[in-house]
Amino acid sequence: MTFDTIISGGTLVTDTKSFRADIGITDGRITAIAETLDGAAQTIDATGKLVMPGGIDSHVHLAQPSGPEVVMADDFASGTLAAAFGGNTTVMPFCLQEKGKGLREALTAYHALADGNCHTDVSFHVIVSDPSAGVLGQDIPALVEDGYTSIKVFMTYDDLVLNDRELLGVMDAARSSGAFVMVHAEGYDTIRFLTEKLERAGKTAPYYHGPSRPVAVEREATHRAISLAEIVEVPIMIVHVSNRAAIEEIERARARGLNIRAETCPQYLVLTEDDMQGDAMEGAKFVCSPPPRGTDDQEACWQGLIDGTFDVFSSDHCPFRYTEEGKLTPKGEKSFRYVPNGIPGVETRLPILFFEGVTKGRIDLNRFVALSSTNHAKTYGMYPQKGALEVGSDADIVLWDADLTRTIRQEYLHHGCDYSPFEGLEVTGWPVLTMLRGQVVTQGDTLASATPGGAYVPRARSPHAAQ
Ligand code: DUC
Ligand code: ZN
Ligand code: ZN
Repeated sequence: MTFDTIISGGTLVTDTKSFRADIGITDGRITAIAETLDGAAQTIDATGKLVMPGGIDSHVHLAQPSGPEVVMADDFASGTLAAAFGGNTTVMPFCLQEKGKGLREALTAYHALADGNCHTDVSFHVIVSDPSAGVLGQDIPALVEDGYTSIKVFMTYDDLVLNDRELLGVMDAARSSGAFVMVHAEGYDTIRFLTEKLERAGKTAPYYHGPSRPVAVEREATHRAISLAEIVEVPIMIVHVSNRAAIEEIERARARGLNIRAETCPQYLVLTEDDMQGDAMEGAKFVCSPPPRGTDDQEACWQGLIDGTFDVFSSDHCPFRYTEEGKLTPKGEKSFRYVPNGIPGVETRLPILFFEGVTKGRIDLNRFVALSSTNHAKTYGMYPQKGALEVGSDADIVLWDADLTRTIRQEYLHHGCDYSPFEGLEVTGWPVLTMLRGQVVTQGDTLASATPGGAYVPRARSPHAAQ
């Protein structure tokens, strides 16, 4: 036999072209692409289907410590299972540094949770919460050498916020070591001020999460992050951008020649601040940060996806159950400020982008592949091993039925969460087979291999990082 597997009869779609071809796979890699191939132990008929690089979700949270009373709803097994059913073959979760500890300790603990338990490949970003001299001077350069080439920093949250001096320190260490910095851009002091004011006025329901972090909070922090990056002369990625004003900051920076990258997420396309209304605590199901905005901001996010302002479209999957160990944490009844921030979405990211983007005619198939897979691989140093249909690339492939209509329902999702914020959304276009390095992981609603076959992916430096 020439190949282990042939995928035959499908339409291949990459970030730049669409064409009819068969794919031959040997030892987990793509070894041939031609109009017709034969000679394989197994042939997968993809007639009538789109054949695309497996989705890469470069922004997910799995098994992340979330405070003493709150538990994240997904561990690596359930989160990557949901990812695979959603058409993804690689996810990038965040490894959180505990204050007072080093980055190596955090990575050792996180690997212990992930290794052997994943249904997709994984690669970690490291959250720097305590930028000590050792972290900046030793840990970050050493980790970049070992393939951990991206860092996330926060401009808000009691346990995570870095002040401007600290942000500059991390950015400078990234500049000299070649790490790529992702920034959560919301201002700590402005959120605290508004939160306290809302609480004094008795405005404590989940709905007030939105007013506690309005657009100006995100816009100001985006501008400040860009200014700090400009001072240090280092490219950065602004993650989970939610609104027009922040997008304009990014566009202005780029027009000045700065290398500022950007990400948005499904919640900023199909949810709004009104979703946080709801009876009693129902609004908590939509509490995430930055919060969903209004329809004009949705339009601006679409424009950014269309015109290239956004490099990547990620889920920001950050799941908490609608129970007392999650969204209904008893303190959350007292104030929105205690409601855990984040919503699930790793399984629904691609169907939402496909339906709202491709089916509705906002973006073409090639842009879909760029936003859902290829640009993630390029941005974070995995291309062309990942995110490509090329001879030599990993055979990470999703077969897509562009005509299959499904309604998003919690009952058939595979995540560990007990609800979906996208419940009831009818979409056309759904992944029907996910293959990881040549092995079928999911087919329709069936898990093809119960043994988690995911591996850790060490990465090269981002092409955007200071070289
Ligand atoms: N930031 C994230 O990236 N995810 C969830 C919550 C948050 O603040
Ligand atoms: Zn964030
Ligand atoms: Zn996140």
